Amino acid sequence: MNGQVADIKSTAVDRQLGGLATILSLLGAKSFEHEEYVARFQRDGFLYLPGFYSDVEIAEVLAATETLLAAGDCPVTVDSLESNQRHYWRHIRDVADNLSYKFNDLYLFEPAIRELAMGKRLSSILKALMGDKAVLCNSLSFAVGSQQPPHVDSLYMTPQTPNKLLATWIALEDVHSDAGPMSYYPGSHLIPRYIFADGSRHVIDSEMPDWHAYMDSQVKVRGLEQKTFLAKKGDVFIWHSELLHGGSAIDNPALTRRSLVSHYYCERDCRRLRSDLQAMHDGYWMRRAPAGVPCQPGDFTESSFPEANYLARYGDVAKAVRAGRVKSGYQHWLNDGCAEGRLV
Ligand SMILES: O=C(O)CCC(=O)C(=O)O
Repeated sequence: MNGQVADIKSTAVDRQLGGLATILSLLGAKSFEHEEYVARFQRDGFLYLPGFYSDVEIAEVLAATETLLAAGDCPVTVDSLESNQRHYWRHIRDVADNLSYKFNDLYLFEPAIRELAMGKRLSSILKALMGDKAVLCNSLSFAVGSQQPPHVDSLYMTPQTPNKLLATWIALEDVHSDAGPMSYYPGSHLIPRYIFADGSRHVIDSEMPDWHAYMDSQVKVRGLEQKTFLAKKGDVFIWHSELLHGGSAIDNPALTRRSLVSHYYCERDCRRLRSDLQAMHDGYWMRRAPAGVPCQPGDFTESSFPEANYLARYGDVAKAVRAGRVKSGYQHWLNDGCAEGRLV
């Protein structure tokens, strides 16, 4: 376990507090439950909801995911956990091992995934933590630990309004301590933000060594401790955009660690950006083109080309097709888009 401290004590406390909140909510004291959650979230930078989903709910999602990924016209893109290279899953699945990839944005295609990431109970908790309706805007499905170095999500998904970004981690199976559990530093969300040379909070890769040095020194000065999340199937962990977290090292590569990670912006920011919001329970999910992939002309025929995604991603092409200047997105990609390096 590389000397990390497993979060066993706070897990027990959280289970008791979670149980109390659940009993009070069943008695109709929903606002008490939410106030309690908000207070813990503001203090710790995360909220742990043990046993939030049932085995049946998780099994439905796993089955739906399997069906989606096996479909002939599967629209899903994946990123290699080693090289970060992006592919359409259907182009590589015959030769690829699904343990080596992270599956992008399954929420766009599969209602069962949305029902987990933006379900009735979860959406109302996210709304309380966000102080606005939450908008599900991406999802990442992992079959193994990510082994991502410590980071804060606002570096990469910088919200328009500071702090208005949440993330959830949902355990799709029990996590073994050797499977590279998620790790995090309670209280680290209170570390004053690092500002990059261009004045923004958005990552500049060349400055990341300075960012790491700054965060390490803040962790030391504040006496923050690294914890690991030994989740049980159905547990939910919600974290703040500024919580320092990552995936710890996998000590036993034979172990899987199935999980669903989702991110949420707030309604106000998304409306300002004119995102396409689909109402769902106490929040929304964002309809958008999935992550784009660099492709070669031989990768598609006209019928297998993801026309709708290409037009959604490139407004200028959609306009040209509407005006009759180009026959289709596929034709544009063959004539120009591929050479211009446009993603499919
Ligand atoms: O699941 C993990 O190992 C960490 C995921 C994570 O850090 C993220 O998606 O931001």
